[in-house]
Amino acid sequence: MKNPITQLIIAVFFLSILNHQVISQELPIPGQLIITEFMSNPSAVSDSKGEWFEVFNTSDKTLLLNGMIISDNGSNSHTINSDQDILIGPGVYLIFARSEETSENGGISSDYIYSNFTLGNSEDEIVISLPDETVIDQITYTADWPLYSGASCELSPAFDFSLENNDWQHWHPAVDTYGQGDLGTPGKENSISSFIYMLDKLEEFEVFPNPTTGPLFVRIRTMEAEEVKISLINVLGQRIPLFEQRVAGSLFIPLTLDQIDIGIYWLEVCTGETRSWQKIIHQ
Ligand SMILES: [Ca+2]
Ligand SMILES: [Ca+2]
Ligand SMILES: [Ca+2]
Repeated sequence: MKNPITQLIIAVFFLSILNHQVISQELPIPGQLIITEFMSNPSAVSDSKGEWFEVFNTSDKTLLLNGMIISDNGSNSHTINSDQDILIGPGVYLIFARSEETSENGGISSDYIYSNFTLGNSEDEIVISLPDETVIDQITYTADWPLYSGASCELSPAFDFSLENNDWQHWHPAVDTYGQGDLGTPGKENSISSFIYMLDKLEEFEVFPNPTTGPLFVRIRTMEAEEVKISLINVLGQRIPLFEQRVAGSLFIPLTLDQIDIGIYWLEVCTGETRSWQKIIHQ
């Protein structure tokens, strides 16, 4: 048996090889790090503790974030600064938050805590850039975006990362609940995907705002002329018809749930033989 010193030297040798071979860390280039979700207006906790945003590594590399800058177009600016490497693995989500205390941040598990950076409730920017000011990703949200108190704003999980994410039409209010009751999917795939079962004849199926207090807008696009029926299905499986018309191409349909009881429903769109659903919260 080898003595402990020899064993230690061998261990260190193999660890250093592992380190060099397995972990190659580098700063991202544009397109590799994408803002996928932000909570600008928490309801369960104060904004000063409960704001956060999520980024996703679209690349096949582990990215090193130390030294990068989080800023807006005003005076907010924070340089990522830590004694430890702030790393994000390939296909991994990372949460930047204002507080690491789960009792005060709404119940999220954070990866990095920033300062001097706040998220306006009706408009603001999130700009992530390299120390040389190369912008890696940015969004500028305005009143056009689906911003609601107590719900994060999520990039559609069906989003094609080669496109520009700074467009409100790709964003939705979150549906899933986290921590102390606000809606969002911090650190996880965005919630809309769990509720969209899109079938081949519907090219586009968006419903907003969700949750809603009454008004509901449905945007669909069909590949060919189809008889489209839209219904709500309640938790008992009862179907409430809302709309029926022959449609071809894009259609924007305003609906109202004013006469419908408060609760959780599935919004069903029938096109010809196929059906698609999204979960709707009427509050
Ligand atoms: Ca805020
Ligand atoms: Ca700001
Ligand atoms: Ca998420």
